[in-house]
Amino acid sequence: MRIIYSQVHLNHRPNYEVFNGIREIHADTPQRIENIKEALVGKSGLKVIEPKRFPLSWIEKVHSHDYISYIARAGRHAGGNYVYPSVFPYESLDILPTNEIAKRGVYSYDLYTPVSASTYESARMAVMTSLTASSFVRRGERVVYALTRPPGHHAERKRMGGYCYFNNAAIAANYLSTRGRVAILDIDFHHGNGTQQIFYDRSDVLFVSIHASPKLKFPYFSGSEGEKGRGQGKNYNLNFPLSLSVSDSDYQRILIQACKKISDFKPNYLVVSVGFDTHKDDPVGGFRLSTRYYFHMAKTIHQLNIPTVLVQEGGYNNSIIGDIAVSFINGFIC
Ligand code: SP5
Ligand code: ZN
Repeated sequence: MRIIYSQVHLNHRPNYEVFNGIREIHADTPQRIENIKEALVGKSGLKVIEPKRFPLSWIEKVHSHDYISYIARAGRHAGGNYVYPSVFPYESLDILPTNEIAKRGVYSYDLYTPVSASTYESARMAVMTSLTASSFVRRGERVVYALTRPPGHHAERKRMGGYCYFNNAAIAANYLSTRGRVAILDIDFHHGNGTQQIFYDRSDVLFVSIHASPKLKFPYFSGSEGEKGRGQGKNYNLNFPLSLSVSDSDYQRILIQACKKISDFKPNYLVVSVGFDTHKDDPVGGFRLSTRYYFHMAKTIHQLNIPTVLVQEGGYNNSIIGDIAVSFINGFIC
């Protein structure tokens, strides 16, 4: 299996997020992806390669031009600082024109997703990573793993949030949709609100998400069962909101239901938003899943027998994230 990875993500190092009015160390650390890569590199059957370049128009088909250029421009103004909405420090007013600060509220919906000079380049490279993986799958590879960071599934068409700027999985799915029907399975702990929004009106891309109920966890405003799609897209959006007590066997039951819906759709391609924050020891998310269960989770997805792009989303326990990734990837190669 090919693993697509670029070290450009290392330059994106958000320092803080604000939770309940408290400043905390940001959970999306560069170490997350470094640990996954280190755990997988050198294993037989795996090959790590660099992303290729694709036209920026692939990003513009999913995100508005204003939004994309805002991330680039606000980052340039911010320089080495990480700029937040609402909590923007007065001392920085001289480096960021007031109109840009005002727009920060338009383009962001939380206090978790700061922008600095490195953010645009890292987010763009994450998109190139998911597109490169998709291009291999389009040319006939069975499964490719895009080691994307920053993550993407919370990024809406015009708003960043939940550590996400560009929606890597949605851009990959839209790219593949020019060649056939695409299903997206989102198994991150959090609802993929951005991906849902982007495809809400479409019947050629099915979105299926298993996640903690938005009544309990981020993003709070999206991910309930009643959200089924709109217009042409009606019944092509499917949410499985769960309580926090979900065990391996509970999850497996739901996953089988989700996979049944996907195989009924008869997709040509599958994009999986992969989150390891469903693990019992995750500091941000956390159902009650064990490391060894990820092998069975992956096998179940593999057995759908659909050409598959795996796109990395969350997973925040750096001391076990490598082991989880090994367990998961083994489900596709063993
Ligand atoms: C891609 C992804 O998984 N984004 C998740 C964003 C959710 N952020 C919620 C933040 C919760 C506050 N942090 C708690 C850290 C515990 N010390
Ligand atoms: Zn998550």
